[in-house]
Amino acid sequence: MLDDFQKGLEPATTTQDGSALRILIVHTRWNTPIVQGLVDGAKKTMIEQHNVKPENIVIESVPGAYELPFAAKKLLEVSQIRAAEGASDLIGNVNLLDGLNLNSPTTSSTGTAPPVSGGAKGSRQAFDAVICIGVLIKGSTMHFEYICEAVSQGIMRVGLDSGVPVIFGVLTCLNEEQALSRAGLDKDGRGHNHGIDWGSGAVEMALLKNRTL
Ligand code: DLZ
Repeated sequence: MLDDFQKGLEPATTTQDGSALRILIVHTRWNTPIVQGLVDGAKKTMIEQHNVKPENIVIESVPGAYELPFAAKKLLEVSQIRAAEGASDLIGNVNLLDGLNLNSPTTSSTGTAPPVSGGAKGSRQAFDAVICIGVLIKGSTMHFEYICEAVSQGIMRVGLDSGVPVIFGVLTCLNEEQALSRAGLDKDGRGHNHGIDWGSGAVEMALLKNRTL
């Protein structure tokens, strides 16, 4: 039994088809190269393994990890209002600072998300899941502990209060090497990009949210 033990996320046993899902990624601009690797991993996995349409992945950024819960809550609320109105994009001109330049048409560099496909007025669908992505690295003060606690509690609260799953894509690392390894960016190549797991997790949880009795 232990011979088969594999650390990390075991794939779901059923097909996780994300072709009808809309996913929001909110990421930080602290520790940008590592964050970018994680965002790329989540996005690539959703598209290539779960058939999420690239145009249905919206990416926004915030300054640091502490801001992630607020942004997730705000953008979810806006997307729900705009979806109910049948708006052509889910977050409109909400001016949450620029996303990373990930060379992707789905990245919103102006705060304006791309249009999403959908039915007639009133029949569009808001985001099915959110992935909050950031990297916290411990310094010499207690700051790290306070932010880790606040962010993890905040992200959980947004998910439970909104009824939309919010994935905790925040690395809480003791040093930069740990963070690089968990983004699959370590020099010896033995690390694992956790963004991959967060992408799969978002699809699985979004499908669970949408499950009917
Ligand atoms: C201030 C701060 C520090 C010291 N370290 C990080 C970090 O490692 N990762 C991160 O995402 N953000 C950090 N921040 C910024 C805070 O998250 C937050 O943006 C500020 O305290 C302003 O609310």
